[in-house]
Parts: sequence; structure tokens; C-alpha cells
Amino acid sequence: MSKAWKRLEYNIIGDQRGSLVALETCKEIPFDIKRVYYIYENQKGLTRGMHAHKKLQQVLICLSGHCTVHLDDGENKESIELDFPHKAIYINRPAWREIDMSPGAVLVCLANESYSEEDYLRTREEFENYIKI
Ligand code: T46
Repeated sequence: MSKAWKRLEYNIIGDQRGSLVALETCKEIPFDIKRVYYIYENQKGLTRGMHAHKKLQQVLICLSGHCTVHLDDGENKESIELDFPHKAIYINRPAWREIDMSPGAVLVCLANESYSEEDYLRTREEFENYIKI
């Protein structure tokens, strides 16, 4: 099966003042954006994520610093470096994710659904059982 995620690289609109990236719903972002959240000032050595989602689709972008996103959909595994603000990852199926953030990193996440604890697969066991269904 194909990976549950896709790497994206956005167009940089540059001029003499600097760089600009523009993201529009259903164009650069492949869904209707319902929620935006961001993670910053993450404590050194503490990994984020360590869960999967049942239905949620997300695009992750590291706006400052860098993040390593470790992904596993049960069949494919990949560690992706988000080290420029024009790079993104689109996750569209359940994938176990672990995220290591550099000091000062700011990770912004665009999601197609509101927050719901029901959508989380918080243990590896729950995740592995869910993807078998
Ligand atoms: C992912 C990584 C990058 C809310 O109240 N609203 C929200 O929208 C979110 C995302 C979280 N929360 C609450 C729920 C928990 O009490 O904030 C607390 C920490 O949330 P969570 O354990 O989901 O945080 P992370 O950083 O481990 O994971 C989140 C996303 O859930 C996840 O899908 O890819 O950020």
C-alpha cells in the first residue's frame, strides 16, 4: 500500500525583501482547514506525538528551527526532516508519529477536523488493532 503521508514542497514567492509562502484551502492544503494549532518552546529531549489518528488529516510545517517527524503506517516507515518553512508533510491515513523538535522550533499543524480525543489511538496496541480493521 502507498504511504499514509506525502512530502510537499511549496512555491516560494521571493523578492528583494524576502520569501513568502501562500497556502489556500483545497489548493496547497488538500482539505478544508477546520483547525490550526502550533507547538513551540518544546522541552529539550521530549518527543511529541507518540500516537496516531483514526480519521484526521493534517499538514505539518516547521516555521522556525527544524523537526524530525518519524512516521509509521504499519507497512511503511520514514523519518522526514522539516528544516525549511516551504516543506510540509501531508498525513491522510492513520500513521504513528513521533516528532523531535530542535530548540526554538515552531511546528504549525493544519487539520481538517476539530479536536476530538475520540479520534486518537494513544497506544501502539490500539493503533495496530485499528489498522487491521
Ligand atoms: C501531531 C502533533 C504534531 C487540544 O486541546 N486541542 C488541540 O487541537 C490539540 C492538538 C491538543 N489539545 C490538547 C490535548 C492534550 O491535552 O493538548 C494536549 C496535548 O495534545 P497532544 O497530545 O495531541 O499533543 P502532541 O503535540 O503530542 O500531538 C499533536 C497532535 O495531536 C498530533 O496529531 O501530529 O501534534
